[in-house]
Amino acid sequence: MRRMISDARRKLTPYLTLVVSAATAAAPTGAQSGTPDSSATGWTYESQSARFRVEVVATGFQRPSGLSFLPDGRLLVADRPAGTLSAIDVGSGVVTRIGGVPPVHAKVDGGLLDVLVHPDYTRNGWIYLAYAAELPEGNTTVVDRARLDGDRLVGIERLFAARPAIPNDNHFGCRLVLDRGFLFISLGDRDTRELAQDVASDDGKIIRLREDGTVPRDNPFVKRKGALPEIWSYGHRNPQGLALHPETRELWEDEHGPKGGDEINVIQRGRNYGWPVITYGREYDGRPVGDGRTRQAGMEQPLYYYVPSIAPSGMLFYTGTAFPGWRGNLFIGAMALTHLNRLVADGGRILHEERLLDDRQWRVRVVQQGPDGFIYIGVDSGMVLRLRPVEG
Ligand SMILES: [Ca+2]
Repeated sequence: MRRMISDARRKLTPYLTLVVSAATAAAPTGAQSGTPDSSATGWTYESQSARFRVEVVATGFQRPSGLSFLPDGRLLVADRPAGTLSAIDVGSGVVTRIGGVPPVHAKVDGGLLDVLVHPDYTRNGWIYLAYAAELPEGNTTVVDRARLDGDRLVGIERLFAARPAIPNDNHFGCRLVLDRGFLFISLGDRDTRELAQDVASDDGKIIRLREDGTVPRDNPFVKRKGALPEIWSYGHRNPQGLALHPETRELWEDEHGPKGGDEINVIQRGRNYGWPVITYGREYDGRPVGDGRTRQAGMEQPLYYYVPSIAPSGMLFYTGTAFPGWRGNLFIGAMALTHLNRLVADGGRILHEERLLDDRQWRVRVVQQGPDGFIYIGVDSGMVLRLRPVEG
Protein backbone atom coordinates (compact mmCIF):
# COMPACT_ATOMS: atom_id res chain seq x y z
CA MET A 1 0.00 0.00 0.00
CA ARG A 2 2.89 2.31 0.77
CA ARG A 3 4.06 1.77 -2.77
CA MET A 4 0.66 2.74 -4.14
CA ILE A 5 0.77 6.04 -2.23
CA SER A 6 4.23 6.92 -3.43
CA ASP A 7 3.26 6.12 -7.00
CA ALA A 8 0.14 8.24 -6.69
CA ARG A 9 2.27 11.12 -5.51
CA ARG A 10 4.64 10.62 -8.40
CA LYS A 11 1.72 10.86 -10.77
CA LEU A 12 1.36 14.49 -9.80
CA THR A 13 4.77 15.40 -11.14
CA PRO A 14 5.18 13.59 -14.40
CA TYR A 15 8.05 14.41 -16.72
CA LEU A 16 9.17 17.41 -14.71
CA THR A 17 12.58 16.68 -13.42
CA LEU A 18 14.61 14.66 -15.82
CA VAL A 19 15.91 16.27 -18.94
CA VAL A 20 18.47 14.10 -20.62
CA SER A 21 20.78 15.28 -23.32
CA ALA A 22 21.90 12.96 -26.05
CA ALA A 23 24.31 10.33 -24.78
CA THR A 24 23.57 10.91 -21.12
CA ALA A 25 21.85 7.99 -19.52
CA ALA A 26 19.20 8.81 -16.96
CA ALA A 27 18.67 7.22 -13.62
CA PRO A 28 15.28 5.66 -14.28
CA THR A 29 12.43 5.87 -11.87
CA GLY A 30 9.29 3.88 -11.42
CA ALA A 31 9.96 0.74 -9.40
CA GLN A 32 6.61 -0.86 -8.75
CA SER A 33 4.98 -3.87 -7.26
CA GLY A 34 2.04 -5.44 -9.01
CA THR A 35 -1.00 -6.37 -6.97
CA PRO A 36 -2.29 -9.84 -7.88
CA ASP A 37 -5.95 -10.15 -8.83
CA SER A 38 -8.28 -12.22 -6.75
CA SER A 39 -8.40 -14.56 -9.74
CA ALA A 40 -4.57 -14.73 -9.78
CA THR A 41 -4.55 -14.41 -13.57
CA GLY A 42 -3.29 -10.86 -13.66
CA TRP A 43 -1.67 -8.04 -11.76
CA THR A 44 -2.68 -4.44 -11.31
CA TYR A 45 -0.11 -1.64 -11.44
CA GLU A 46 -0.18 2.00 -10.54
CA SER A 47 2.42 3.65 -12.73
CA GLN A 48 3.35 7.27 -13.26
CA SER A 49 0.82 8.02 -15.97
CA ALA A 50 -1.44 4.99 -16.22
CA ARG A 51 -3.20 2.52 -13.99
CA PHE A 52 -3.21 -0.80 -15.74
CA ARG A 53 -3.73 -4.51 -15.44
CA VAL A 54 -1.47 -7.16 -16.93
CA GLU A 55 -3.21 -10.33 -17.98
CA VAL A 56 -2.11 -13.55 -19.58
CA VAL A 57 -3.32 -13.90 -23.18
CA ALA A 58 -1.73 -17.26 -24.02
CA THR A 59 0.96 -19.56 -22.66
CA GLY A 60 2.90 -22.60 -23.83
CA PHE A 61 5.48 -20.84 -25.99
CA GLN A 62 9.23 -20.98 -25.43
CA ARG A 63 10.40 -17.43 -26.19
CA PRO A 64 7.85 -15.41 -28.13
CA SER A 65 10.02 -12.96 -30.06
CA GLY A 66 7.86 -11.58 -32.87
CA LEU A 67 4.25 -10.35 -32.61
CA SER A 68 2.15 -8.99 -35.48
CA PHE A 69 -1.63 -8.62 -35.83
CA LEU A 70 -3.64 -9.90 -38.77
CA PRO A 71 -6.56 -7.71 -39.90
CA ASP A 72 -9.00 -10.32 -38.51
CA GLY A 73 -7.66 -9.53 -35.02
CA ARG A 74 -5.58 -12.68 -34.57
CA LEU A 75 -2.08 -12.20 -33.27
CA LEU A 76 0.77 -13.98 -35.05
CA VAL A 77 3.51 -15.14 -32.70
CA ALA A 78 7.01 -16.12 -33.79
CA ASP A 79 8.52 -18.42 -31.16
CA ARG A 80 12.26 -17.96 -31.56
CA PRO A 81 13.92 -21.19 -30.34
CA ALA A 82 10.93 -23.38 -31.26
CA GLY A 83 10.98 -22.00 -34.80
CA THR A 84 7.19 -22.04 -34.85
CA LEU A 85 4.58 -19.55 -35.95
CA SER A 86 1.17 -19.49 -34.26
CA ALA A 87 -1.99 -17.39 -34.37
CA ILE A 88 -3.65 -16.40 -31.09
CA ASP A 89 -7.32 -15.52 -30.89
CA VAL A 90 -6.68 -12.81 -28.29
CA GLY A 91 -10.29 -12.92 -27.10
CA SER A 92 -10.38 -16.60 -26.23
CA GLY A 93 -6.65 -17.29 -25.93
CA VAL A 94 -6.95 -20.19 -28.37
CA VAL A 95 -3.65 -20.82 -30.16
CA THR A 96 -3.50 -22.27 -33.69
CA ARG A 97 -0.18 -23.51 -35.06
CA ILE A 98 0.65 -22.23 -38.55
CA GLY A 99 2.05 -24.88 -40.90
CA GLY A 100 4.63 -24.55 -43.63
CA VAL A 101 7.19 -22.50 -41.68
CA PRO A 102 10.69 -22.99 -43.13
CA PRO A 103 13.28 -24.76 -40.95
CA VAL A 104 15.28 -22.37 -38.78
CA HIS A 105 18.72 -22.55 -37.19
CA ALA A 106 17.68 -22.30 -33.56
CA LYS A 107 20.95 -22.42 -31.62
CA VAL A 108 21.97 -19.64 -29.15
CA ASP A 109 20.83 -16.31 -30.69
CA GLY A 110 19.21 -17.97 -33.71
CA GLY A 111 15.68 -19.15 -34.40
CA LEU A 112 12.56 -17.50 -35.78
CA LEU A 113 13.40 -13.89 -35.01
CA ASP A 114 10.51 -11.77 -36.26
CA VAL A 115 7.17 -11.87 -38.06
CA LEU A 116 5.54 -8.89 -39.76
CA VAL A 117 2.11 -8.69 -41.39
CA HIS A 118 2.19 -6.32 -44.36
CA PRO A 119 0.39 -3.03 -43.55
CA ASP A 120 -1.68 -3.58 -46.71
CA TYR A 121 -2.27 -7.27 -45.96
CA THR A 122 -5.94 -7.15 -46.88
CA ARG A 123 -4.93 -6.36 -50.45
CA ASN A 124 -1.73 -8.38 -50.87
CA GLY A 125 -1.71 -11.10 -48.17
CA TRP A 126 2.02 -10.90 -47.47
CA ILE A 127 3.57 -12.08 -44.22
CA TYR A 128 7.30 -11.43 -43.71
CA LEU A 129 9.54 -13.69 -41.62
CA ALA A 130 13.10 -13.14 -40.39
CA TYR A 131 15.08 -16.08 -39.08
CA ALA A 132 18.50 -17.62 -38.69
CA ALA A 133 19.13 -20.22 -41.39
CA GLU A 134 21.81 -22.80 -42.07
CA LEU A 135 23.27 -22.31 -45.52
CA PRO A 136 26.01 -24.52 -46.99
CA GLU A 137 28.66 -21.86 -46.20
CA GLY A 138 27.46 -21.11 -42.66
CA ASN A 139 24.63 -19.54 -40.69
CA THR A 140 23.02 -16.23 -41.49
CA THR A 141 19.90 -14.11 -41.12
CA VAL A 142 17.39 -14.50 -43.94
CA VAL A 143 14.09 -12.82 -44.75
CA ASP A 144 11.26 -14.60 -46.58
CA ARG A 145 7.71 -13.65 -47.36
CA ALA A 146 4.72 -15.94 -47.81
CA ARG A 147 0.95 -15.96 -47.79
CA LEU A 148 -1.53 -17.80 -45.60
CA ASP A 149 -3.75 -20.49 -47.07
CA GLY A 150 -5.97 -21.42 -44.15
CA ASP A 151 -3.50 -22.08 -41.35
CA ARG A 152 -0.56 -22.82 -43.62
CA LEU A 153 2.14 -20.62 -45.20
CA VAL A 154 2.32 -21.02 -48.97
CA GLY A 155 4.25 -19.47 -51.84
CA ILE A 156 7.36 -18.75 -49.77
CA GLU A 157 9.79 -16.33 -51.44
CA ARG A 158 13.37 -15.74 -50.28
CA LEU A 159 13.89 -11.97 -50.29
CA PHE A 160 17.25 -11.65 -48.59
CA ALA A 161 20.15 -13.58 -47.07
CA ALA A 162 22.80 -11.58 -45.20
CA ARG A 163 26.35 -11.91 -46.51
CA PRO A 164 28.63 -13.45 -45.38
CA ALA A 165 27.17 -16.52 -43.72
CA ILE A 166 29.38 -17.44 -40.74
CA PRO A 167 29.70 -20.74 -38.83
CA ASN A 168 28.71 -19.37 -35.42
CA ASP A 169 25.38 -18.91 -33.63
CA ASN A 170 25.58 -15.32 -32.40
CA HIS A 171 24.12 -11.85 -33.07
CA PHE A 172 21.64 -12.45 -35.88
CA GLY A 173 19.47 -9.38 -35.06
CA CYS A 174 16.73 -9.11 -36.35
CA ARG A 175 13.73 -6.86 -36.71
CA LEU A 176 11.65 -5.98 -39.75
CA VAL A 177 9.85 -2.74 -40.58
CA LEU A 178 7.79 -2.04 -43.70
CA ASP A 179 7.28 1.59 -44.66
CA ARG A 180 5.74 2.92 -47.85
CA GLY A 181 7.04 0.17 -50.09
CA PHE A 182 10.40 -0.32 -48.37
CA LEU A 183 11.57 -3.14 -46.12
CA PHE A 184 14.09 -2.39 -43.37
CA ILE A 185 16.05 -5.25 -41.76
CA SER A 186 18.27 -4.90 -38.68
CA LEU A 187 21.28 -7.23 -38.63
CA GLY A 188 23.75 -8.07 -35.86
CA ASP A 189 27.53 -8.16 -36.28
CA ARG A 190 27.56 -11.98 -35.94
CA ASP A 191 29.99 -11.54 -33.04
CA THR A 192 32.57 -10.59 -35.67
CA ARG A 193 32.77 -6.93 -34.75
CA GLU A 194 35.04 -5.68 -37.52
CA LEU A 195 32.29 -6.56 -40.00
CA ALA A 196 30.10 -3.78 -38.58
CA GLN A 197 32.42 -1.16 -40.13
CA ASP A 198 32.85 -3.13 -43.40
CA VAL A 199 30.36 -2.04 -46.05
CA ALA A 200 31.26 -5.13 -48.08
CA SER A 201 29.33 -7.13 -45.44
CA ASP A 202 25.68 -7.05 -44.40
CA ASP A 203 26.50 -7.87 -40.79
CA GLY A 204 26.09 -5.06 -38.24
CA LYS A 205 23.91 -3.07 -40.67
CA ILE A 206 20.43 -1.78 -41.27
CA ILE A 207 19.36 -2.98 -44.71
CA ARG A 208 16.85 -1.23 -46.97
CA LEU A 209 15.13 -3.12 -49.77
CA ARG A 210 11.97 -2.65 -51.74
CA GLU A 211 9.30 -4.82 -50.21
CA ASP A 212 9.79 -7.40 -52.98
CA GLY A 213 13.47 -7.80 -52.00
CA THR A 214 15.02 -5.77 -54.82
CA VAL A 215 17.52 -3.00 -54.06
CA PRO A 216 16.30 0.60 -54.37
CA ARG A 217 18.48 2.70 -56.67
CA ASP A 218 18.61 5.57 -54.19
CA ASN A 219 20.31 3.55 -51.42
CA PRO A 220 23.48 5.28 -50.15
CA PHE A 221 26.09 2.74 -51.25
CA VAL A 222 24.67 1.79 -54.64
CA LYS A 223 27.45 3.58 -56.49
CA ARG A 224 30.34 2.82 -54.13
CA LYS A 225 32.63 0.16 -55.51
CA GLY A 226 32.95 -2.87 -53.26
CA ALA A 227 30.03 -1.86 -51.02
CA LEU A 228 26.81 -3.82 -50.75
CA PRO A 229 23.99 -1.75 -52.27
CA GLU A 230 21.35 -2.95 -49.80
CA ILE A 231 23.07 -1.21 -46.84
CA TRP A 232 21.20 1.76 -45.34
CA SER A 233 23.33 2.37 -42.21
CA TYR A 234 26.29 0.66 -40.52
CA GLY A 235 28.34 0.31 -37.35
CA HIS A 236 25.65 -1.58 -35.38
CA ARG A 237 26.32 -4.33 -32.84
CA ASN A 238 23.14 -6.36 -32.40
CA PRO A 239 19.95 -4.42 -33.18
CA GLN A 240 16.85 -6.22 -31.93
CA GLY A 241 14.42 -3.31 -31.95
CA LEU A 242 13.22 -1.27 -34.91
CA ALA A 243 10.20 1.03 -35.20
CA LEU A 244 8.92 3.95 -37.23
CA HIS A 245 8.24 7.18 -35.42
CA PRO A 246 4.51 7.77 -36.00
CA GLU A 247 4.89 11.49 -36.79
CA THR A 248 8.35 12.04 -38.23
CA ARG A 249 8.43 8.63 -39.99
CA GLU A 250 12.06 8.35 -38.87
CA LEU A 251 13.36 4.86 -38.28
CA TRP A 252 14.34 4.28 -34.64
CA GLU A 253 16.50 1.38 -33.56
CA ASP A 254 17.76 -0.20 -30.34
CA GLU A 255 20.83 -2.38 -30.09
CA HIS A 256 22.69 -4.42 -27.53
CA GLY A 257 25.99 -3.00 -26.36
CA PRO A 258 28.67 -5.24 -24.89
CA LYS A 259 28.83 -4.74 -21.08
CA GLY A 260 26.81 -1.53 -20.87
CA GLY A 261 26.29 0.81 -23.78
CA ASP A 262 22.98 -0.46 -25.12
CA GLU A 263 21.78 2.23 -27.49
CA ILE A 264 18.78 3.91 -29.03
CA ASN A 265 19.57 5.45 -32.41
CA VAL A 266 17.62 7.42 -34.96
CA ILE A 267 18.69 5.86 -38.22
CA GLN A 268 19.68 8.14 -41.06
CA ARG A 269 20.63 7.23 -44.58
CA GLY A 270 24.26 6.13 -45.01
CA ARG A 271 25.38 7.03 -41.48
CA ASN A 272 27.93 5.18 -39.34
CA TYR A 273 26.71 4.36 -35.81
CA GLY A 274 30.19 3.61 -34.56
CA TRP A 275 30.47 0.02 -33.32
CA PRO A 276 33.11 -1.15 -32.44
CA VAL A 277 35.15 2.06 -32.77
CA ILE A 278 33.01 4.06 -30.34
CA THR A 279 30.78 2.71 -27.57
CA TYR A 280 29.64 3.54 -24.06
CA GLY A 281 30.07 -0.11 -23.14
CA ARG A 282 33.08 -2.18 -22.12
CA GLU A 283 34.30 -5.69 -22.77
CA TYR A 284 32.65 -8.33 -20.58
CA ASP A 285 35.88 -8.56 -18.53
CA GLY A 286 35.76 -4.81 -17.86
CA ARG A 287 38.47 -3.68 -20.26
CA PRO A 288 37.74 -0.84 -22.68
CA VAL A 289 36.50 -1.75 -26.15
CA GLY A 290 39.29 -0.84 -28.54
CA ASP A 291 40.90 2.33 -27.21
CA GLY A 292 37.84 3.22 -25.18
CA ARG A 293 36.54 6.10 -27.29
CA THR A 294 32.92 7.15 -26.96
CA ARG A 295 32.80 9.63 -29.84
CA GLN A 296 34.57 10.27 -33.09
CA ALA A 297 34.02 12.57 -36.04
CA GLY A 298 31.97 10.93 -38.77
CA MET A 299 30.24 8.59 -36.32
CA GLU A 300 26.79 9.12 -34.86
CA GLN A 301 26.14 9.47 -31.16
CA PRO A 302 23.27 7.40 -29.78
CA LEU A 303 20.13 9.31 -28.93
CA TYR A 304 20.17 7.51 -25.60
CA TYR A 305 22.18 4.78 -23.95
CA TYR A 306 21.88 2.43 -21.01
CA VAL A 307 24.63 1.67 -18.48
CA PRO A 308 24.26 -0.93 -17.11
CA SER A 309 22.77 -2.83 -20.01
CA ILE A 310 19.06 -3.60 -20.04
CA ALA A 311 19.40 -5.87 -23.14
CA PRO A 312 16.83 -4.00 -25.25
CA SER A 313 14.62 -5.88 -27.66
CA GLY A 314 11.39 -5.14 -29.53
CA MET A 315 10.37 -1.48 -29.83
CA LEU A 316 6.96 0.22 -30.10
CA PHE A 317 5.76 3.79 -30.42
CA TYR A 318 2.38 3.81 -28.72
CA THR A 319 -0.30 5.54 -30.82
CA GLY A 320 -3.51 4.13 -29.32
CA THR A 321 -6.23 5.81 -27.27
CA ALA A 322 -6.58 3.20 -24.51
CA PHE A 323 -3.67 4.77 -22.59
CA PRO A 324 -3.93 8.55 -23.11
CA GLY A 325 -0.97 9.13 -20.77
CA TRP A 326 1.26 6.96 -22.94
CA ARG A 327 0.50 8.38 -26.37
CA GLY A 328 3.67 8.96 -28.36
CA ASN A 329 5.79 7.12 -25.78
CA LEU A 330 8.42 4.61 -26.80
CA PHE A 331 8.25 1.13 -25.26
CA ILE A 332 11.20 -1.28 -25.34
CA GLY A 333 11.36 -4.80 -23.98
CA ALA A 334 14.27 -5.33 -21.56
CA MET A 335 15.69 -8.80 -21.20
CA ALA A 336 18.65 -8.33 -18.82
CA LEU A 337 17.25 -5.83 -16.31
CA THR A 338 13.86 -7.46 -16.78
CA HIS A 339 11.14 -4.90 -17.36
CA LEU A 340 9.17 -2.96 -19.96
CA ASN A 341 11.03 0.28 -20.65
CA ARG A 342 8.88 3.37 -21.22
CA LEU A 343 10.51 6.47 -22.67
CA VAL A 344 9.07 9.92 -23.17
CA ALA A 345 10.64 11.38 -26.28
CA ASP A 346 10.45 14.93 -27.50
CA GLY A 347 11.90 15.40 -30.96
CA GLY A 348 15.54 14.44 -30.70
CA ARG A 349 15.64 13.96 -26.94
CA ILE A 350 14.59 11.38 -24.38
CA LEU A 351 13.03 13.31 -21.52
CA HIS A 352 12.09 10.59 -19.12
CA GLU A 353 12.41 6.87 -18.49
CA GLU A 354 10.15 4.58 -16.47
CA ARG A 355 10.67 0.86 -15.86
CA LEU A 356 7.36 -0.99 -15.82
CA LEU A 357 6.79 -4.54 -14.52
CA ASP A 358 10.23 -4.59 -12.91
CA ASP A 359 8.98 -6.78 -10.06
CA ARG A 360 8.02 -9.66 -12.36
CA GLN A 361 11.42 -10.89 -13.60
CA TRP A 362 10.06 -11.28 -17.10
CA ARG A 363 12.58 -11.03 -19.92
CA VAL A 364 10.45 -8.88 -22.21
CA ARG A 365 11.45 -9.69 -25.77
CA VAL A 366 8.78 -8.05 -27.88
CA VAL A 367 6.15 -5.34 -27.50
CA GLN A 368 3.29 -4.61 -29.88
CA GLN A 369 0.13 -2.51 -29.97
CA GLY A 370 -3.17 -4.28 -30.53
CA PRO A 371 -6.06 -3.02 -32.67
CA ASP A 372 -7.83 -2.62 -29.29
CA GLY A 373 -5.17 -0.09 -28.24
CA PHE A 374 -3.85 -2.44 -25.56
CA ILE A 375 -0.16 -3.30 -25.35
CA TYR A 376 0.89 -6.89 -25.97
CA ILE A 377 4.22 -8.31 -24.85
CA GLY A 378 6.03 -11.61 -25.27
CA VAL A 379 8.24 -12.80 -22.41
CA ASP A 380 10.85 -15.53 -22.20
CA SER A 381 8.85 -17.59 -19.74
CA GLY A 382 6.72 -18.47 -22.75
CA MET A 383 3.77 -16.17 -22.26
CA VAL A 384 2.04 -13.52 -24.33
CA LEU A 385 0.54 -10.91 -22.02
CA ARG A 386 -1.58 -7.80 -22.40
CA LEU A 387 -1.56 -4.46 -20.60
CA ARG A 388 -5.02 -2.92 -20.42
CA PRO A 389 -6.09 0.25 -18.63
CA VAL A 390 -7.95 0.08 -15.33
CA GLU A 391 -10.48 2.80 -14.59
CA GLY A 392 -10.07 5.05 -11.59
CA1 LIG B 1 26.70 3.32 -31.61
